[in-house]
Parts: sequence; structure tokens; C-alpha cells
Amino acid sequence: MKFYSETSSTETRIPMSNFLREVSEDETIQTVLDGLTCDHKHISSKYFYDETGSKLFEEITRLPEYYLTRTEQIILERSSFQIAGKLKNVDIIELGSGGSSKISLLLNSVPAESRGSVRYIPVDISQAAIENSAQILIRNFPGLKIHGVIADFEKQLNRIPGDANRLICFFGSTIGNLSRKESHKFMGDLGRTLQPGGMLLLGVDRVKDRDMLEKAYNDNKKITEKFNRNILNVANNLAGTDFDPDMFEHIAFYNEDHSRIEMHLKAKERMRIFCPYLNSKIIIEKGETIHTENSHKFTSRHIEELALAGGLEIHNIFSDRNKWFSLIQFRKNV
Ligand code: AVJ
Repeated sequence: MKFYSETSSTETRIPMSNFLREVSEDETIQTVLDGLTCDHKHISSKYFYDETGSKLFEEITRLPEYYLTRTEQIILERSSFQIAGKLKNVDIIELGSGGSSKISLLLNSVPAESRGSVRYIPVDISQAAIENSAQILIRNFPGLKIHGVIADFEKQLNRIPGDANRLICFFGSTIGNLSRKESHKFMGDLGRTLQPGGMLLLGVDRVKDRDMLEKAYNDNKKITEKFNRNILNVANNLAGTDFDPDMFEHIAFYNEDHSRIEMHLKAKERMRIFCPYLNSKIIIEKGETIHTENSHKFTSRHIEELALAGGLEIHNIFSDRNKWFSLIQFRKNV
């Protein structure tokens, strides 16, 4: 379905496609409840991002301990000319676009005279996020074409428009939320959507010392704690449960065997959770945990495995001087 964004008089309308309604509400409820009624309780980290969760995440990106976003932005600033300095006739697809700041750093390097041949395609589950960032980009990059896509990019990659030459951007180390196996499958999917010569720009957080990693997910201001607990509010809204987030403790630690940060919520007391879609209550024992996130970190080996899984060549690796974070430019071979 294609439509045009709602606007106030000073705004420009941009074309939008919404494929999200095809992922049914029932399916979401089922997924959430499956995770809460099995042996090792879990809620997928993709449910963190309701309005409150997205705001909390924004706040996290500004925390001194959370070096990821800041570092990736520095890398983008320094590498954008090399990546985008000669771009033309291309669809730039940004997966999980959220705000406009990262893509702006890239667009800064696209020559103004090529802008007319460049189309920006933000893909996000939030229509508001796409509309807001589109308005900013239209103002800052006159001539740029934008087509917003509301979709769950993990499931709906094939719905993304663009038959032209593609540059796919997947920033923020969000790929780290997938298991290694899922990330390889996803790379395969991404690789298949690229034509020969097409590029993928992937942000990945690197394996580093435990202390620095754990501090990034246990910040002093306890914003990450709020962010973690908020997923129970999201579950309540999606599945009608009656979790009290304050009855859970925030746990985040580095699991070295899997090179990943894990986040969990640990029950302070035994509790019985009501759900209108279940005929018995969900029992949570005191001390029992709900696994809410894996955030995988990457070694050079992991990066090579991603390339292999995607059938892509590693064209460039841009990192900060401490090698805390990397932006990998993959290229599909002819
Ligand atoms: C958005 C998935 C990259 O894993 O660092 C931040 C989310 N979780 N603090 C991450 C997150 C806790 C973030 N990603």
C-alpha cells in the first residue's frame, strides 16, 4: 500500500509504504506469550522500542558510558567522503532508521549535483520516526528524494522498493541483537537483495575488555535499567499482562563464551501474572529471570563470517583509533 505522509502546511509530503499491517497482531501476541511461558523466559529485544523505550534509548546514546553511538558517528564523519563522495543513481536504504543524524553524516558527502539521482529509503516500524527524520532531511538536503517504508525489516526485506543500485545501511550494531546463526541468515538475505556492485554498510560493536562493555549497559544514571524494565510495559500493552516492572531487578553482564552482553530482568519476589489470552496465570519464581537482550560483539573472525554468509566481499573496515567500533563496507561482487 502506498500513500503520502500527513503534513502540516510548512512540510513536504513524502511517499510512504506501509507493510507492517501484514505482520498480524495475533502473531505478535503469540510470540510474546511463547517467550513468557517456556522454560527459559524471554522477550525479544525488538519489543523495547515503544514510544517510551525509543526515548530511553535516545537518552542511552548520550550517556558517557555508552560509547557505541558516539564512536560510530565519529567513524562516519571520517569515512563518509570515501563511502559517499562519488555516489549517484543509487537507492540508499537505511534499516531501523530511527533518527536522521547518522544518515545526515553520509549525505553530507554526496555531491549536491548528484542528489537528484539519489533516493533515501528509511525503513522502520515507527511511522512517526520516518516522518520526522524525512522533514529534517528534506530541509537540509534539497533535491533528495525520499520514500519511507514502514516494515519489520527482518521479515520483510523483500518488500523494500528500489530496483536501482543499492547502498544498504544498517547502523548501531543492531545486528548484534540477532544470534550468530540468525545474523548469518540475515546477511544471506541482505546479500541477495544487492545487485553486483551493490554495497552494505554495517555498524558493529567490537569485542573489548569486560569492564568497558559492562559499564555501557550498567550506567550510573540507571537509564539502561529503566529501558530494560520498560519492556514489561510493552509486554503489558501487547499481550494484556499485568507485570509490575518495579518487581524486577536489572541485570546486564558480558558472557565471554558467546562474546555478548546479556540483559535480564530478575524477579524480586514470586509472582503470578495474569493474561487474558491464557487460561492460567504465568508463575514467576523469586530470583527467576526473563532474558530481554543479547548484544553480540564482533571479532575480525566474526566479521569474516558475516561476509561469507552474505556472499559479500569486505571492501573497507573503518574503525576509531581504539577499535571500539567498526563500520564495515561490504560489496557484492560482479
Ligand atoms: C540498539 C541493539 C545496538 O545492544 O547496545 C542499549 C540496545 N540495549 N542498551 C545495544 C541497547 C541496552 C543497543 N542496540
